[in-house]
Amino acid sequence: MKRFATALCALLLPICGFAADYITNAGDIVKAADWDKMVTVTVEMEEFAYEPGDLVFKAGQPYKLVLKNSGEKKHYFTAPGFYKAIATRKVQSNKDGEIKAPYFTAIELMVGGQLDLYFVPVTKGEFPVYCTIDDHREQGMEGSLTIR
Ligand SMILES: [Cu+2]
Repeated sequence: MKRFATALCALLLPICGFAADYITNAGDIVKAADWDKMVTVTVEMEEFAYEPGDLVFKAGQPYKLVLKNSGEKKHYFTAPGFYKAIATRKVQSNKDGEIKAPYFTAIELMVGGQLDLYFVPVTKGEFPVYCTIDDHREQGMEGSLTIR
Protein backbone atom coordinates (compact mmCIF):
# COMPACT_ATOMS: atom_id res chain seq x y z
CA MET A 1 0.00 0.00 0.00
CA LYS A 2 2.81 2.34 0.91
CA ARG A 3 4.56 1.49 -2.35
CA PHE A 4 1.38 2.21 -4.25
CA ALA A 5 0.96 5.54 -2.49
CA THR A 6 4.57 6.42 -3.29
CA ALA A 7 4.12 5.51 -6.96
CA LEU A 8 0.87 7.41 -7.12
CA CYS A 9 2.51 10.40 -5.54
CA ALA A 10 5.40 10.31 -7.99
CA LEU A 11 2.83 10.57 -10.77
CA LEU A 12 0.86 13.30 -9.07
CA LEU A 13 3.80 15.10 -7.52
CA PRO A 14 2.93 18.47 -9.03
CA ILE A 15 -0.48 18.09 -7.35
CA CYS A 16 0.27 16.42 -4.03
CA GLY A 17 3.69 17.91 -3.57
CA PHE A 18 4.00 16.78 0.06
CA ALA A 19 6.53 14.07 -0.79
CA ALA A 20 9.17 16.74 -1.20
CA ASP A 21 8.07 18.95 1.69
CA TYR A 22 9.32 19.36 5.21
CA ILE A 23 7.08 18.52 8.17
CA THR A 24 4.71 21.47 8.19
CA ASN A 25 3.38 21.07 11.76
CA ALA A 26 6.86 20.55 13.28
CA GLY A 27 6.15 23.19 15.93
CA ASP A 28 3.12 21.28 17.22
CA ILE A 29 4.99 17.96 17.24
CA VAL A 30 7.93 19.49 19.12
CA LYS A 31 5.59 21.11 21.65
CA ALA A 32 3.62 17.88 22.23
CA ALA A 33 6.74 15.72 22.74
CA ASP A 34 7.81 14.73 26.26
CA TRP A 35 11.35 16.15 26.37
CA ASP A 36 11.95 14.62 29.82
CA LYS A 37 12.14 11.30 27.93
CA MET A 38 14.69 12.62 25.42
CA VAL A 39 17.29 10.09 24.27
CA THR A 40 20.83 11.30 23.52
CA VAL A 41 22.75 9.79 20.61
CA THR A 42 26.31 10.84 19.72
CA VAL A 43 27.99 10.72 16.31
CA GLU A 44 31.70 11.42 15.94
CA MET A 45 33.15 12.57 12.62
CA GLU A 46 36.67 11.71 11.53
CA GLU A 47 38.60 11.18 8.30
CA PHE A 48 36.60 9.71 6.69
CA ALA A 49 33.66 8.25 8.54
CA TYR A 50 30.77 8.80 10.89
CA GLU A 51 30.99 6.75 14.07
CA PRO A 52 28.55 5.09 14.26
CA GLY A 53 27.71 5.20 10.56
CA ASP A 54 24.22 3.76 10.78
CA LEU A 55 21.66 5.05 13.22
CA VAL A 56 18.10 3.95 13.94
CA PHE A 57 15.54 6.28 15.51
CA LYS A 58 12.04 5.57 16.78
CA ALA A 59 9.25 7.73 15.35
CA GLY A 60 7.71 9.96 18.03
CA GLN A 61 10.65 9.64 20.43
CA PRO A 62 12.41 12.98 21.16
CA TYR A 63 16.16 12.93 20.54
CA LYS A 64 19.28 15.00 21.04
CA LEU A 65 21.73 14.08 18.30
CA VAL A 66 25.20 15.20 19.39
CA LEU A 67 27.43 15.84 16.37
CA LYS A 68 31.13 16.04 17.17
CA ASN A 69 34.00 16.67 14.80
CA SER A 70 36.92 14.74 16.28
CA GLY A 71 38.85 14.87 13.01
CA GLU A 72 41.43 17.21 11.54
CA LYS A 73 39.25 18.63 8.76
CA LYS A 74 35.87 20.31 8.57
CA HIS A 75 32.98 17.91 7.94
CA TYR A 76 29.33 18.06 6.93
CA PHE A 77 26.34 16.15 8.19
CA THR A 78 24.28 16.48 5.01
CA ALA A 79 20.98 14.59 5.01
CA PRO A 80 18.26 16.41 3.07
CA GLY A 81 15.78 13.51 3.15
CA PHE A 82 16.27 12.98 6.87
CA TYR A 83 15.81 16.63 7.76
CA LYS A 84 12.51 16.52 5.84
CA ALA A 85 11.41 13.48 7.84
CA ILE A 86 11.87 15.01 11.30
CA ALA A 87 10.28 17.75 13.36
CA THR A 88 13.23 19.96 14.28
CA ARG A 89 13.24 21.81 17.60
CA LYS A 90 16.63 23.50 17.38
CA VAL A 91 20.34 23.17 16.83
CA GLN A 92 22.37 24.12 19.87
CA SER A 93 26.00 24.97 20.44
CA ASN A 94 26.76 24.60 24.13
CA LYS A 95 29.34 27.37 23.79
CA ASP A 96 27.70 29.91 21.50
CA GLY A 97 23.92 29.63 21.64
CA GLU A 98 21.14 27.95 19.76
CA ILE A 99 19.33 28.30 16.46
CA LYS A 100 15.62 27.64 16.33
CA ALA A 101 14.51 26.85 12.80
CA PRO A 102 11.86 24.58 11.27
CA TYR A 103 14.38 22.61 9.20
CA PHE A 104 17.93 22.30 7.92
CA THR A 105 19.55 20.70 4.87
CA ALA A 106 23.10 20.34 6.15
CA ILE A 107 25.08 21.01 9.32
CA GLU A 108 28.79 21.80 9.11
CA LEU A 109 31.17 21.09 11.96
CA MET A 110 34.48 22.90 12.40
CA VAL A 111 37.46 20.96 13.73
CA GLY A 112 36.81 20.24 17.40
CA GLY A 113 33.27 21.55 17.05
CA GLN A 114 30.06 20.20 18.50
CA LEU A 115 26.42 20.94 17.65
CA ASP A 116 23.37 19.25 19.14
CA LEU A 117 20.29 18.66 16.99
CA TYR A 118 17.05 18.39 18.98
CA PHE A 119 14.29 16.68 17.01
CA VAL A 120 11.38 14.24 16.87
CA PRO A 121 11.46 11.62 14.06
CA VAL A 122 8.20 11.63 12.09
CA THR A 123 8.32 9.96 8.67
CA LYS A 124 9.53 6.35 8.56
CA GLY A 125 12.23 5.41 6.08
CA GLU A 126 15.97 5.09 5.52
CA PHE A 127 17.85 8.25 4.58
CA PRO A 128 21.47 8.73 3.51
CA VAL A 129 23.86 11.05 5.37
CA TYR A 130 27.12 12.17 3.82
CA CYS A 131 29.87 14.78 3.80
CA THR A 132 29.88 17.08 0.78
CA ILE A 133 33.43 18.40 1.21
CA ASP A 134 35.86 17.44 -1.58
CA ASP A 135 35.90 13.64 -1.99
CA HIS A 136 35.05 12.81 1.63
CA ARG A 137 31.93 10.85 0.63
CA GLU A 138 33.86 8.79 -1.93
CA GLN A 139 36.44 8.08 0.77
CA GLY A 140 33.72 6.53 2.90
CA MET A 141 32.15 9.41 4.75
CA GLU A 142 28.55 8.32 4.44
CA GLY A 143 26.02 6.49 6.52
CA SER A 144 22.33 5.87 6.99
CA LEU A 145 19.67 7.36 9.23
CA THR A 146 16.65 5.11 9.69
CA ILE A 147 13.34 6.05 11.26
CA ARG A 148 11.15 3.13 12.39
CU1 LIG B 1 34.08 15.43 5.55
